[in-house]
Amino acid sequence: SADDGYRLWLKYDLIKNEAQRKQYAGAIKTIVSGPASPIMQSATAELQLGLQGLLGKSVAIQPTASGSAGNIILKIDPTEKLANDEGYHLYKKGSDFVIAAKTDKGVLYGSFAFLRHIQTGQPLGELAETTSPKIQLRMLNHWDNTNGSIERGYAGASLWKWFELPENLDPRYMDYARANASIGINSTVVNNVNASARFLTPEYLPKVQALANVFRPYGIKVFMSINFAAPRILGGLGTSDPLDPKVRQWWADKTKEIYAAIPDFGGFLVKANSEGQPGPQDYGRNHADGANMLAEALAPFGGVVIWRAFVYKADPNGDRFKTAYEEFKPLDGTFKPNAMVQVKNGPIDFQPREPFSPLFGAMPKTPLAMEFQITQEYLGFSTNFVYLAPLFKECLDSDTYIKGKGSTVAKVVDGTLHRYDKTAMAGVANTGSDRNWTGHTMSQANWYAFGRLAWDHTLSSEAIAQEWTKMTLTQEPKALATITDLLLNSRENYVNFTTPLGLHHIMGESLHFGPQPWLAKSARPDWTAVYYHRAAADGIGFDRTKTGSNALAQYAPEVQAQWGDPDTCPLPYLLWFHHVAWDKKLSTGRTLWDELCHRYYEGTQSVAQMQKDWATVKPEVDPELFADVAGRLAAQRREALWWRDACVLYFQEFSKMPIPAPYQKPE
Ligand code: GCW
Repeated sequence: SADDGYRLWLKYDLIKNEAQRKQYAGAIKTIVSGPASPIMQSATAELQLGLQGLLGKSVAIQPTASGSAGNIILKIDPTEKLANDEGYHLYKKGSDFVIAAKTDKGVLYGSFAFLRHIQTGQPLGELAETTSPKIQLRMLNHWDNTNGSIERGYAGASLWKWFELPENLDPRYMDYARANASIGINSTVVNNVNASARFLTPEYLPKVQALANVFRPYGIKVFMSINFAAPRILGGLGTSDPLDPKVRQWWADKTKEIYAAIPDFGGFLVKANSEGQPGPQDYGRNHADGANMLAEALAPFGGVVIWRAFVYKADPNGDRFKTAYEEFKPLDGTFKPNAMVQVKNGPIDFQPREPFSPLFGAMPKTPLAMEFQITQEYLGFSTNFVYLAPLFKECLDSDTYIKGKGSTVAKVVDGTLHRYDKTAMAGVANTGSDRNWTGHTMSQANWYAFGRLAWDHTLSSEAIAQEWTKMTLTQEPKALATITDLLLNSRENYVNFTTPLGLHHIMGESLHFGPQPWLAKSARPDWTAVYYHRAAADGIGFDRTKTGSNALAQYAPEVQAQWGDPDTCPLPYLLWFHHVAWDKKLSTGRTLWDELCHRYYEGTQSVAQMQKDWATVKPEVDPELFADVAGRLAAQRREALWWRDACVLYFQEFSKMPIPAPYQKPE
């Protein structure tokens, strides 16, 4: 069957293995609906839809069990032993199957998990799963604009058809909600952090309200990004000073107006005093002054303000790496209880590889939210096959050592390390109006992996890759193994042919696509490439030790020890922290120059290997989908060559060393 990718991992195609299908079909007779609510309704409808497709049999929804076998019993039980309200407990009871949770939301997640159990071909006799999300707010951040464009979106236009809203509700909004609910995502920020104030007007609020109404039965709360200067722009106040009583009143009134339309509104996301956006510093105030004003407006309604820490200054002699820590750490303890600070995974900006941001662990009194980027701004847009779970995991599993060994970033973000009472993980969405949602089909795996990791960061990249592949592409063992390997290696391959050994921010200006290591002049020094790689006759890399910017001092002593010595610093982070001589011998036995070339060439070669491996799965995946991924891999191969040649030839101007012999023969 031709597959346009629209159904994502919720395909619910008839199970091919007939014996297996008959086994499931024989064991399942009815769905017992439990107490009525819109969320319960979503759960039963999804079960019915899924089972119809998978088993080819219509399963009735009934208020009570008929007989004592084959009932799927949906049960809200506040006494279930679960860590929180959103968890679920799947088990067998005699010949019935129970989906139990403390709340209807838990039952909804449990219903998707029950379907996943069948979708991934597991025996029903082994149904036993108890899990609760480790993070409270599992959110997507859409960078969508009023005109339907998306900042850094590579899968078409915005999903939100603002001009048709609120009257016309594209059925796709519901499918979006289903997809998110199926992986536990429970909140969404519908508009860009570079926020138009227009979203707060009576023109746009009903549109956002209409979306919220569609998402609510799937347990998804809506948040909005706000423009900090809205009181001046919309309210005609002449100022947006957060300490001005008129400004505070304006936000209190506006917030009340929002909650009148959306009673379960989640709150505000704010980009302030960052890349030209307005903010409290425009009035000599600090980030906490700004956040606390909004927190106060939201508090009566139970909303939260999420204030982003993505800030930096255009200082040619400074180190952009250090700015967020310098601006935010001193404010720890001054934020209101319903304020959070959202920190990008790394200190610069969503590069293919970054060390974890030193803010994680540095603000014990302020709940820090993780911000990952699912959209591939710096990872090849939608021509490149890059599975991001390993990138997310690398950050989450990093040890901050703030409270001794084992103080991982994950434990900061899930609140266990500092006992945060609020926790959040955000992913900048990669969705758009393309029929398959994400442009590159394989990028669907990144949306999926983000949701699964926000639920449980202890899941492995491999387990998630297998789950997704089984649900989305194939269960044939050999193809499954091949695709899982392709997914797992794809990010390292990408790093190798673009920014190996800790190089960063050497991509094309403003577009952020392709190589431009020679970029030396831009509107700001810290937007150039030479600011970061510092290639010169004596070597390459940014010295962030004591002899350089000393950004390393923002980490715990154990981390400083791990990264501070160029002889022992792990190679993936080497040029993040050290300026290294071209002829320095590395642990691989090669000189720095040879190693750099080795990685650019092998990285590029690995894309050719990806093409070969993908070719072997052809008989097992949908022909249209196969061809689309094959075509994108061919484009990726061309782009890898471009990166390799641009970077190697540019850096060679400084190293003045020959390309190692194995790589001198023409391709
Ligand atoms: O990565 C950079 C992007 C900007 C983005 C900014 C941010 C929304 O290039 O497009 O703006 O980060 O995260 O605020």
